[in-house]
Amino acid sequence: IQYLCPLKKSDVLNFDLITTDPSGARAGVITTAHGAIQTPIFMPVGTVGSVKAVTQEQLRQDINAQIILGNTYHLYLRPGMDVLREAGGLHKFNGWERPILTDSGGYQVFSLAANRKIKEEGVVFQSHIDGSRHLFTPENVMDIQRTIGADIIMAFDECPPYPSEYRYAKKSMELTHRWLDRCIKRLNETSPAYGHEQTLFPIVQGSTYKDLRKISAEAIAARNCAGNAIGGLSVGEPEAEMYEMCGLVTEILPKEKPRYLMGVGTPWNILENIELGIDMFDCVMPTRNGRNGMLFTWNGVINIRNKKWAADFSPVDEMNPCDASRNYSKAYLRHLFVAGEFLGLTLASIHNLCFYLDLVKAAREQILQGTYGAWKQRMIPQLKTRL
Ligand code: PRF
Repeated sequence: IQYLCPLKKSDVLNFDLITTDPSGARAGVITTAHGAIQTPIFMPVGTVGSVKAVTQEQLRQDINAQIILGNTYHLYLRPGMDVLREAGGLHKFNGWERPILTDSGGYQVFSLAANRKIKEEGVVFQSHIDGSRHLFTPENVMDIQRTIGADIIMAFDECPPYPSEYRYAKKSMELTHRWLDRCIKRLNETSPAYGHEQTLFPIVQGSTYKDLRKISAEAIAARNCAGNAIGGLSVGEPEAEMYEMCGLVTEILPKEKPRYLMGVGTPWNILENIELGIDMFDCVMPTRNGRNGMLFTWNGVINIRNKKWAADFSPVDEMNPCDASRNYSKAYLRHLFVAGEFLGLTLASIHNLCFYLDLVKAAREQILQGTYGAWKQRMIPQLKTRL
């Protein structure tokens, strides 16, 4: 280990682990400069600083999102760092006053950029917007995240594809660890741009190899950051493998710090991983699949475009605590989708996000009562039902 995270106390967020349920699921509170987050939590994805099709007011009032995500890659390309600096950071720019987390761009560079070349120094890539060439390094990605001003910022990592050969996965993990030391060093040499604290979460990698996952979890834990993340999962591997890797890593990561499983997942993935000791999740699924007409409910999954809903005038989901779910019918929402109306995208996105937030809230209540394990077992078959 070259560098410990962080050297400055002002960069640390607080995590109170309230309780651990007999099943292993945890309930806690994360405190940031922009307010508190009750865990376990789901974080809506706002790639370019906007959760697609949803207003900030709807996020606050209807969905009650406690924290949203932004992406370094997208915000760096558009609107660019000059605008974000002049705005005074993303919170001021998009009017979201609660906590924000930014992903480092590592994952997006690998999945989006047209051409990319990974070197020790960093990644050279071509923008998916105009083909222009750019270089991301651990150092400039930390500087970019300082300028965006998120409360939680992610280390620059490489997420290897699934499947990856052992040799490649090992080399990639080692590179991620070296990049982490450079991220920590850079953060310790710089200060937050807008005064409020910014906390680095390092990322465990290691593909689907148990020994690599253990090595990576130990390396990440040893850096002593205030929170930790698990990457490289939910990239096409069987679900059983994701759970196995996640369980192995959470046994090693420190209990007293929040754990974030990146890019996961379905409602049942979230419940299973909560039991494995995960506190934070993000995924494009509620918004992206919502815009395609897939709705998640406590009773199962609906494809709202299906003809069977054409004359079903019952609410989209009366169990969901938001207006979009209770005061619009399935038939009407189907009509909006079939007619290609923008309102359909908004209502489906609000419904799904509201459901995901309700899911983790219900999980938290069960954890606080110590009844999480049996509850989860009952819920999963219900959530997976195709309606
Ligand atoms: N790394 C980063 N972001 C991510 C991932 C990762 O491995 C994933 C993988 N599921 C989603 N988002 N930096």
